[in-house]
Amino acid sequence: VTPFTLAERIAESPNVPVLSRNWERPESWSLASYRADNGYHGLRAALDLPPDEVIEIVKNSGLRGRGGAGFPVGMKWSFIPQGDGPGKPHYLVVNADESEPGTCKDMPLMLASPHTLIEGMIIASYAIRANLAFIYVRGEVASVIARLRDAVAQAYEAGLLGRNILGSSFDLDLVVHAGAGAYICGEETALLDSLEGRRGQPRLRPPFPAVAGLYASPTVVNNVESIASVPAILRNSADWFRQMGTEKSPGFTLYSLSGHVANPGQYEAPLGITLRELLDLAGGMRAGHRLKFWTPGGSSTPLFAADHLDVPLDYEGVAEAGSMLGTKALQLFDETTCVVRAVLRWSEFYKHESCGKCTPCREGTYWLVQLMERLEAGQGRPGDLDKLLDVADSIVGKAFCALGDAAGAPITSSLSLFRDEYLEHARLGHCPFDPAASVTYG
Ligand code: L3W
Repeated sequence: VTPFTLAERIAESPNVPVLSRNWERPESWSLASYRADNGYHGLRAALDLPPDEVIEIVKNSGLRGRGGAGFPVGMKWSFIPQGDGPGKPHYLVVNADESEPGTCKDMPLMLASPHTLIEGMIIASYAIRANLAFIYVRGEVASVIARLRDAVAQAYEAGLLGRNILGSSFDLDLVVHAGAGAYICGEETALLDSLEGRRGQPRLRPPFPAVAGLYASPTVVNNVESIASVPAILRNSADWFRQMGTEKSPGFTLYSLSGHVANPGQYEAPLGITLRELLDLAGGMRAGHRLKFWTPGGSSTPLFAADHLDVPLDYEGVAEAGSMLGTKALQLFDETTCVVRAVLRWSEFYKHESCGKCTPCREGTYWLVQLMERLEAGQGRPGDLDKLLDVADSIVGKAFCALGDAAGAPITSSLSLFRDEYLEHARLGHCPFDPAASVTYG
């Protein structure tokens, strides 16, 4: 836990923002604009080093995965077998399938600065000795796909992709692949199945993708923001990165504030900042209202209440307080929101997105929605809250992949923080926030 105030932390981190610092520049997405601010200098530095040293720098930086789990990026790269010889392909796959409710950082990053991602991908591919890399993007985001494809074409034209990159004798081809819009395809092994042309469903792990990933070959799967953070580390050093954030969660990151906040958007800050400090930057909650509950990292992370305002938003701080930093998608809800209804909406999402492969998740998410619908409508029966917890318990830790755990998180956390609000629905026989909208379920 760092004792610094926001002012002190920003004074200690004069380099933030890094990822978003040029987003307001005219045509920030163009190669010319990117190059005007040290663009591709990190790649130049990387190509002058042996691949193992690049991995060592990323390891020393302490960069952790920004897709939700916080796994150390350099360590993941180091799992790729080195020296396994020609004819043994390695792959880099960027997970750009951003679908978590509330999570909205990777799309703006790719729109505003696609070359940051491409530069990071060339560095990562060089480090893990991959000659083919993929960006797997949600199919619905046509504007992002078009922006990426233009940027990739520019990079080929400039000799940054293709054969003999910058005269280094390193070759890399980069493919932008559009998914078809399924949340499960953000799970790394389902993503790989989808990329191989199959229906996206998770694979059993181990083996992890680093051992047997795309086409059963060693594959690194990293989130967009993780890879986009790499060029600055190569340009400036691991120590520079470690000056920001906390000891175990170093560096900068994008916090996405949405919901009942005065100025929603992306707020880049050192890890370890608190919601209270972020709200200072974002103009507070909308006028005349107060914070009631929030997600620290998207809907898959257990809810926090107003008394969690000072939790340091780094991997350890959030975990100690009982949740997960996840994707740092802070969805803020004020006192006008029915927590039971919000949880019902998320439950519907997980039910809809469950891939159906495993029974606990397929059946459990269905039953969560049945129970939540009736509770929200004030039609709950005695024992329903216990039943809800029982169903959640049958999913969490027992499903094939993290989607099941995610479905349980809003249920169990809202019941522990707002049990009275659930009971109030049953006592009144309707939703206390919006009785007119309540319907009766059988
Ligand atoms: C090799 C080992 N590799 C772990 C790798 C593994 C993966 C990474 C993290 O879920 C979470 C989930 C969501 N040898 C390894 C190894 N790895 N051990 O490390 O693995 P893991 O299992 O900790 O997590 P995961 O399956 O990647 C991600 C949460 O993030 N989340 C996600 C939100 C959704 C989005 C989105 O829509 N884009 O990100 C939010 O909280 O619930 O818990 O690469 O292979 N021994």
